[in-house]
Amino acid sequence: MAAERTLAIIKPDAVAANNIGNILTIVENKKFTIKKAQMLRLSKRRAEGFYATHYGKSFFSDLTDFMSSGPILVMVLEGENAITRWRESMGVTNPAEAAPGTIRKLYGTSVERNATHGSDGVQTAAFEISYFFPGYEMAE
Ligand code: 3AN
Repeated sequence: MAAERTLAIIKPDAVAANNIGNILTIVENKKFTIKKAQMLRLSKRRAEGFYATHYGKSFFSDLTDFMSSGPILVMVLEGENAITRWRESMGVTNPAEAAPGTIRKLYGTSVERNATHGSDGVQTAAFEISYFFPGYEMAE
């Protein structure tokens, strides 16, 4: 199977809690290749654009406030079946329901403050990668 790429974010809660290193250890142990990485802080407007599919939902305003509240680490991860494997590595949205050993179980504290983001499909990955790394291709 060809290598696939996905967009991963270490969210403000995990950055503030000094969990970047712990999460990158999981990234490396699970054999993802970090193709791109950038520390940045989202503006509220840029966070709204990133989460545009959630516009109108009850948590949209809180979510975009939180995502623009501090620095984040944005990465393109590559590997076999990277989209699904990264989502499995993160665990489900609510850390309380996430499986033992997953990133959200280990480092998330609430549905909103859940440590990491991962694209949920090929189309989403293409949009999200281009949102942060314009011109970067989905594959080589
Ligand atoms: P996931 O990140 O697991 O794909 P989505 O796409 O359903 O989850 O939601 C995007 C983000 O919105 C989540 N990572 C979480 O931070 C936030 N979120 C989702 N549902 C809720 C909710 N009910 N209350 C607060 N925040 C939420």
